Amino acid sequence: MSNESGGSPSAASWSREMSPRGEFARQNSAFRDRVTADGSSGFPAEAGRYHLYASLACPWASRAVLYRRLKGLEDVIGLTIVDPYRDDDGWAFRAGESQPPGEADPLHGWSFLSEAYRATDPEFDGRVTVPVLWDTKTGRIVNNESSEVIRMLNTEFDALAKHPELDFYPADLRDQIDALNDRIYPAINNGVYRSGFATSQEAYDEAVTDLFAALDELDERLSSRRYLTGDRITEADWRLLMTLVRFDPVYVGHFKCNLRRIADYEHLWPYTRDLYQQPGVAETVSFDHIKRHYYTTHPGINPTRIIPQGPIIDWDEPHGRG
Ligand SMILES: N[C@@H](CCC(=O)N[C@@H](CS)C(=O)NCC(=O)O)C(=O)O
Repeated sequence: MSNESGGSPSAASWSREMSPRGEFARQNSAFRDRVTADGSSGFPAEAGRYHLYASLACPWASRAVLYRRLKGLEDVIGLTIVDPYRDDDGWAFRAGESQPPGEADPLHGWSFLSEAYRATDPEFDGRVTVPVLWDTKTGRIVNNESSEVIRMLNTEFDALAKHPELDFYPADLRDQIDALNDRIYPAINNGVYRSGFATSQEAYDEAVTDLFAALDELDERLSSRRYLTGDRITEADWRLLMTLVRFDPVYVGHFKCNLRRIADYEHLWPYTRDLYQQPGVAETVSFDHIKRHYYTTHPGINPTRIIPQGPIIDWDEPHGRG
């Protein structure tokens, strides 16, 4: 199976996520409490109280890293980046070989992220995933589901944020955003994993066909509007971008998503550069972490763990979609 061998808890949970047909069915996130501006959830938004544990390689964790940057919450919510190389012990707080290096845990001196999970629930036996929004006051994980963490960062800390005016889930576009998320998550965000982790030809063919049907659909959609819902960037765009920036560097080769590159798409490719060139975005994307993670952490897919040198991509080429 893809990345886990031997006795680590996540090896067992991995096998729980593979269907008899060889399909990858992702686990649900376990910790789903909420931080709210008024504290009615029991977790009030306070400066310096919450800490984000994340990987720059992970498309889910990168959603939260991006929102923290765009909303201007760097002085409000701490951030620690794990080593992109993950072995049987799971995500680790160590420098490793990446640029920038992985980071030590500044709060507890932990070696592994699994210690945050054990501190929150000693019985936890699922996969230890990023992102994790940690509460320093109660000493536990508040939430480890990126789609919920970004909603909190989008609004709940506005009294403390440098950019409270930015709202990526505006009321008048919510129905469109939700419908786009419902289409893009299974076919594209998770679709690349369904393709890459499939252990049968049938499961792979199904996943990769869904994936490119959805990408073709979006390319058509972007032929008549700058962003997915029109002229405003929303949550749906940022969630899609996390997959698009990893697509040609990793998913085309490593996950066999190779019917087309994003660079081959007339509208999706300049759209991707348009989002990537927005202020603050590029600094949250590390292609070293991205490639190093995927190519060294899945020995079932890349036994040599060799990290390819290519592809060469000009992310700063003018996008022409203004
Ligand atoms: N639904 C979760 C998914 C998080 C997730 O699966 N993260 C991956 C990294 S891309 C992870 O931490 N995997 C750990 C493992 O597979 O052991 C979210 O969106 O936050």
